Amino acid sequence: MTSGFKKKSLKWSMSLLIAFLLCFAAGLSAMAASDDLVFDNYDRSALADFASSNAGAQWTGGDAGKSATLDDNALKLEYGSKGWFGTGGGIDASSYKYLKITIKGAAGGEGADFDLNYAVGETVKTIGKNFADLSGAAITKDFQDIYIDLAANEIDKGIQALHFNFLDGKSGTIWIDDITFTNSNGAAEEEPAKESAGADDSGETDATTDDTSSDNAGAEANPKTGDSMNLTLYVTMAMISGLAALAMVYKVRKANRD
Ligand SMILES: [Ca+2]
Repeated sequence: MTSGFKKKSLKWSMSLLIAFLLCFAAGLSAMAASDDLVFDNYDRSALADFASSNAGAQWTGGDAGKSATLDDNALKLEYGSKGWFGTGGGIDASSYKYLKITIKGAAGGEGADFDLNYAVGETVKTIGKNFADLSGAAITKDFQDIYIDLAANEIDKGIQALHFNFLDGKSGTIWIDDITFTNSNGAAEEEPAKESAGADDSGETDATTDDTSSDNAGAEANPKTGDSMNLTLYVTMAMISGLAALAMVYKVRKANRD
């Protein structure tokens, strides 16, 4: 029967379309996931075991003044006086705008205790600013993503290594959960969420301007995710609904056949 055939081919077209959309969504998701360049995430049990963590870094060095260890998938740097910690690898960061460092400190404010220098090949370059002045954001006792604008700080695009140089007479402890090169500074997406989450009924217009803004600009919530995470969420939702649609089509076809 022709009408039956038409129905059948329509269902087949729908299935094909949905399958195509699923493939597209999966591809998009993979692209979003690989967009950033992970320099090091310290997701391993031995500092020098780079192969297990998918990191761009391939060596570490220095004494950090006291010690450099791994602590719960983060790099823990204890510094007691002068000291340094360096890490590098054969990376190409030339297409990225920001260096994102997910960092916290034992006391907060550790960004004034060290400089962040870098190397292009074997040549170490001095930026001449302490860590806090590279971004304007202060290290706090909670992990936060701190974004360093590479161009604004005149950091060479050929950057292949980072050096944390601890200043004479300073002591403290910092943890670095992740170092990534990225093109998104995570700012645009977070603002609305922060406003609505922090707003309450009493005087929401004036009360929020003063107390937390300067130090904690990026400290609230956990801005680890950024837009690629949102994209992944949407894609996952699309894939789930696509699968549900496929299951429905299959059911209908089966019911028609029986
Ligand atoms: Ca980590």
